[in-house]
Amino acid sequence: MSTYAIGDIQGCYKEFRKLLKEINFNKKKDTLWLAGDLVNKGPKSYDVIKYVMDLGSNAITVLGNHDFFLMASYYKLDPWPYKKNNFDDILSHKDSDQIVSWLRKQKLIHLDDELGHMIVHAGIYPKWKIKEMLSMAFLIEKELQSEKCKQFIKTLWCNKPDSWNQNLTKQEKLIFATNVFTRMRYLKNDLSLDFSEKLSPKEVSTSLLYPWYEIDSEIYNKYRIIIGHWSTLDFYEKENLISIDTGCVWGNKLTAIKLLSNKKIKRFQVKC
Ligand SMILES: [Mn+2]
Repeated sequence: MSTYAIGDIQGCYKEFRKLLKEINFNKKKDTLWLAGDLVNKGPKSYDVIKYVMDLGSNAITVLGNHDFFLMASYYKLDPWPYKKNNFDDILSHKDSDQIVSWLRKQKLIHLDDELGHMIVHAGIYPKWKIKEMLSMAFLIEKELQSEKCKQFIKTLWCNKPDSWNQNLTKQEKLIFATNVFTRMRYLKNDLSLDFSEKLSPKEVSTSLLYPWYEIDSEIYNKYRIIIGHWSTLDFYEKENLISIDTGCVWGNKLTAIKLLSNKKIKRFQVKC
């Protein structure tokens, strides 16, 4: 009855199965939290997603930007015509409808009050109260499950609004929150979202950008936040954060952490 979290798999099926073996994952008893970006770039997106789907309620997936990209491509929205995807194995498969309807039922955040951990693909907006974070995740999940899903996904491919305030329209709040949960890395001085910098804070020379997790938040009092998405951070741990995208698809490592009590963890990795 253990709970593990695994970082971005991105179609690296072989490494994913190797890691499950390494942690001795018991499909019937253990629970797997997946940090999102199950698909794209790696060779076997279909195999990864099918395996996770077959785990049923023993796997909890939070959606990443590449998972949204897959849904947008399925709906032929072509949000980034200049970006080549590598998930045609899903799009051309007879199960593609079933896979996208499964993706539409996944979450943006997952929390466990007892363990004191939560997982999200990219991050949380530090100025949100817990209640705001929960309600934004809920509203996005509701849009995905509704008949308006395609229209909702169509609105997402933009960087505005990049600032949060209570006067935003519902649609603007949904766009902002989806970008926070699935794409954010840095905030600017005025706490607006930056979308261009992907390097780690060690490699970034400007002092005008702050990693979002360096900004105080009441959310950290309750949860230690597990994220994927930021492979240049590599494995990175601090009091309020554990970053577990260790760049498997770039030939580095795939990481799992076992969630223990008192916000402690144990780390497992396989080479990719
Ligand atoms: Mn990502």
